[in-house]
Amino acid sequence: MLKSTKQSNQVANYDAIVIGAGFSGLYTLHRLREAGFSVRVFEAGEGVGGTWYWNRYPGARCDSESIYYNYTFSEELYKEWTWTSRYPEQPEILSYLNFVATKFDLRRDIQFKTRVTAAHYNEENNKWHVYLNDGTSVSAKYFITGVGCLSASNVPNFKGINHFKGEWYHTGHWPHEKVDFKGKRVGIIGTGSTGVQAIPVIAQEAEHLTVFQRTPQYCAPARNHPYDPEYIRQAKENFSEIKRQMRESQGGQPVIPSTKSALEVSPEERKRVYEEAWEKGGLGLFTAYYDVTINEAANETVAEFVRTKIREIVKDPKVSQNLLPSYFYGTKRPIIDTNYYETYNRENVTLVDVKKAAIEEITPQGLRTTEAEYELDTIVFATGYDGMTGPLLKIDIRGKDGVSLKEKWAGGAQTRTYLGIANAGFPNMFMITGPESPSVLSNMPVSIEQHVEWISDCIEYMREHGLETIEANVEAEEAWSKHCREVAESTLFTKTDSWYTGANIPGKPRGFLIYLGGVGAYRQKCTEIAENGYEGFALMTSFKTISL
Ligand code: N01
Repeated sequence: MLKSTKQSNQVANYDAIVIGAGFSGLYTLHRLREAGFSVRVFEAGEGVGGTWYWNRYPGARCDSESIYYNYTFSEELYKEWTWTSRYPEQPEILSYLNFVATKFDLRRDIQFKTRVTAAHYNEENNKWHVYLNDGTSVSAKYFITGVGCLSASNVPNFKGINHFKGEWYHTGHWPHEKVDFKGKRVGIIGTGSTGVQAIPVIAQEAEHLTVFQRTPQYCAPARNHPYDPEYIRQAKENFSEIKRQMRESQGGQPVIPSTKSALEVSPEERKRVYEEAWEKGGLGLFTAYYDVTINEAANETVAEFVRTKIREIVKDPKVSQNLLPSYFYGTKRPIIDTNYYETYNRENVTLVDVKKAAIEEITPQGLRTTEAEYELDTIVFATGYDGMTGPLLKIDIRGKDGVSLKEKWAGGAQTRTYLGIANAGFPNMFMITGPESPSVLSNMPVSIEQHVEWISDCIEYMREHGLETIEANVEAEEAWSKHCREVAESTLFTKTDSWYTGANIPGKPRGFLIYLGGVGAYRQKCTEIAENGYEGFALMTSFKTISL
């Protein structure tokens, strides 16, 4: 159990404590340290990287283009690093983050192999007391979470899992050494972004791969390719413009949004546009027309286009039938793949529909559905995450009056935050890409940088104005949450059960916790709030409270 502050050997006090040494934590450390604050980062892994430290599964790569999936706070850094291909692989992203850590000498303020178990706000001394898994604790005025949105793995509670005689892995906690699939009968559960990346790679090595699919997915080819040095040179030369466009965009990439409806063009023209996007590879189908994710009929045009492609690619009609998705295109993460559908033409791959015949149990020898038993040497769980709130709720975070974040967010069937950055009742705590910010429906580094800069500017403002606490007002929080829900409900996203809505975790309160107004509009809103003296927050000096 937790030690009280008095009992623990409290040795250190900082201006800010940060959890996580991924994209968020690294930049927070750099930015706050440059501004003259003392900062300590705690990281469970043995190295930097966050998501890219843990997700070492075969085929892991990012679906944002490399030249946009990086920091832009330093032009020098942007110009020093050179990506090798269109979609970066996990080892390359991890190398990039290590390069950043070295360049800015970040490791000296990061304590690795240390998990934060609890963080409690103490109203008497206006400090966050942060408890670590080694039994020690530290304190700070500011408590900042950079825990990511997808770091709490979901391993479904299948009966018998502990009796399985083979090896099993969750993709989010992949071993550092290579997992050998040669000559093995492998089963993989899950066909989200992760499963779709891993399946073609594992299939090439395993003796046999059985894919246990609950929901078929819409995928489009990534068409990954090595970068042309001239393309990279131009990107570096146009750094400022690329940065501006990313920051002002909808999704954090320099994509000019379509102003056309999928329904205002002829079927031939639409097909031409979709074919072009398919050939180019990437997420072009998602952005081809502005109403794909808001209008059911427009959505169906893309959905049917992808289904036609699946029927063309997959040779066995029974298998291709089982691969046809039926939910609204794009309302689960649109996936880009390399040979995903093609993999089902391999002799050594079997598709099992676990919606028709549910998984009953993991047996010592493999897995049993309601219809059949499958003998397996290895099981890969590509079953996703308790997203958005999961990583935060794994930590016992308590604000004023000892109220926990868990209690606060469980109160209604909805999580409420102010801007996805702050919580009423939790003074001086900031979340990077927290629930109700654009986060996972944007290019993450862009959203992360925006939050880090907003938070560090805010902390500097506090210092300049001699302020002790900043806390979101309940009314501002309510209004922001309401706005978030209204935007989401005007789309098709809320009509699909997905991890975005919390539907993948049994018993989790449902709620769409991602702000869909776009990163440009969101940035502007956050900036205005700061410029108006942190509107919607209560700011307190040691002498008085100023409510704005
Ligand atoms: O997880 P998911 P993920 N029995 O939740 C199935 C990011 N990401 O790790 O759809 C049987 O999407 C589940 O089925 P269903 C990206 O944001 C990015 O793949 O719930 N099956 C689904 O098929 C992404 O969205 C990149 O019916 C079960 C799968 O497991 C997010 O991470 C790469 C089950 C889980 O899919 C999460 O992706 C990878 C059960 N009990 C990830 N429980 C890139 O940048 C779950 N499933 C490319």
